[in-house]
Amino acid sequence: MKSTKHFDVVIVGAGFAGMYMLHKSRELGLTARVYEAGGGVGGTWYWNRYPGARCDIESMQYSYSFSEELQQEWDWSERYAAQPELLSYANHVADRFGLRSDIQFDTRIDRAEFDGSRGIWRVATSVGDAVTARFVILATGVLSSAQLPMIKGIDSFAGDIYHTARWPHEPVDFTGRRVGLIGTGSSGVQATPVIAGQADHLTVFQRTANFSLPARNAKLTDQQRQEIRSNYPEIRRFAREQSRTGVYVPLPDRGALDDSEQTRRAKYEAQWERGGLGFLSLYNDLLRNRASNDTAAEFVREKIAEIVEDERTAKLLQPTTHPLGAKRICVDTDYFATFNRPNVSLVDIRANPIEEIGPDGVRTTEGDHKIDVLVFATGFDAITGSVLKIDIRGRDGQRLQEKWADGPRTYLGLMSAGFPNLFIITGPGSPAGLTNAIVSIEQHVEWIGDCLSHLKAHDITTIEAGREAEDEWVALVNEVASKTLYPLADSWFMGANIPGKPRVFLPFVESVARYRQICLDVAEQGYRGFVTNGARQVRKAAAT
Ligand code: NA7
Repeated sequence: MKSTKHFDVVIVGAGFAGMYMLHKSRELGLTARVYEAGGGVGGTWYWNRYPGARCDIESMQYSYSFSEELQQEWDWSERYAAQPELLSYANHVADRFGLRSDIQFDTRIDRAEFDGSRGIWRVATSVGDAVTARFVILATGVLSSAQLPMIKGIDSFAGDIYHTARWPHEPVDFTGRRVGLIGTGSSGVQATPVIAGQADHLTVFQRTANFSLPARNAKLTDQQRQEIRSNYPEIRRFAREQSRTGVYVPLPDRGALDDSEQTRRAKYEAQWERGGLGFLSLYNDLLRNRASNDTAAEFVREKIAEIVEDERTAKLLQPTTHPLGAKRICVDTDYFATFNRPNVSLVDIRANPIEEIGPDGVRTTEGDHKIDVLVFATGFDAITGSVLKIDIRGRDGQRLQEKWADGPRTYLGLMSAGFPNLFIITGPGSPAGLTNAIVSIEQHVEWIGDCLSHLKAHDITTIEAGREAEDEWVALVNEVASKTLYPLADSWFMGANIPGKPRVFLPFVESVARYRQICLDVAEQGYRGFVTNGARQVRKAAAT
């Protein structure tokens, strides 16, 4: 049996959040150990290796800002980095800051239990390590728990099955194969054109038509990189302190209906040409006012009709079930045009659901589709999935799975009452999921880092969310979501993509800037709403 090691901080996950948290912990003079299920760093970008995988935020903004040297030295090659480049960047960061020596790969955290008498966490790993730590920090990611639907007969399929979020490390060759792709979220939308370019035939099984905007991806020139770099102080400041979603994009000063139809159209047209997610930032009410949203949604539907030649296919690809942006918008390269290829077909599994998968294909209520390779682009048990996979037991043995059975309960998305010294990066109740993830990650890591320094400076042993503050926060998260159009979609923001998952709006819809300010105010007011315990009190409790 292995001996028990002790660390100040145990960090779960070595994606962008875990890596920066490790770096920050070291800066604070804390001993830290990261446990990572994968064989390398990078999180999302380690696992999601599917063809076409690419970031939907511009690379020069979807990158760390905490190190001036790092942001000046790294050359992003394209407007939107592809997965291999993002993974190289993650590896570069790990090497540059010497992180690997404190990361244990191929290791899951199975269980974490709070020992109230000693004020420490006992952590058990999948490879038999027993570790204790004062703090456990979950850097488990928003979209990391892959969802493979349990479709009848799936085990009988004779061909290869892949999930976009568990893609093999070796390239998959689709040449001469009949490929079936299930799922038309960002992953399916990105993979479709690439697979179609290789496969003998691609059948896309669509349950919900999604809004997708052209990326207009392109190589970055030296001059473009230089311009952005020299403007970094303002770009980063804006993203943190002023932006809605952590992206440097002008803030709208009017609603869509405040402009004439002609002006509005011209703005939509110009944004369509610019490409990318900036669409939702054209007006300040696109996610609040259905009539405003309809103008943008209709514009995108028209574009789809213009691109897709077959009328029936175009109709099927036009999203009608939800407002634009109520599900995360996809950003694509030639997605809709791919359906003009003779080797691509679209199957509507909303009208004709999949009944069964057999050895040689997929049977829908409408008929059989012969398939050699099945690709599941069916998404994730988002935001809470990877947290709740760990058996977490807080004060008096309370299980987090039980506490969150009707939906997650946190204060600021950062801590949950009854689970002292357990922090969550990009947790439920924070804006993460709706934002530029790296901006949210940096904000959380820095807030947690400041909090750990505060505890040390004041000889405080434990901190946890107060029940009342948590209740108020959960109510606020629900209230602000209910004033938007988000709840009108069956999205992963709502937990609606996972059978049996409680339907609760998971992220905090307010802007990145406002949320950051709330977190800063809470800290400045002596961690208002949190309950802390002094070193002496804990020692006394242990003695009784
Ligand atoms: P998403 O966006 O959750 O998309 C998953 C897709 O898979 C979506 O079209 C789903 O349809 C479909 N799906 C899920 N389960 C099923 C079943 N059982 N049968 C048929 N179709 C199904 O995941 P992605 O990986 O594409 O993207 C996740 C995020 O990564 C994205 O938002 C970006 O932020 C980056 P549905 O819409 O639920 O009807």
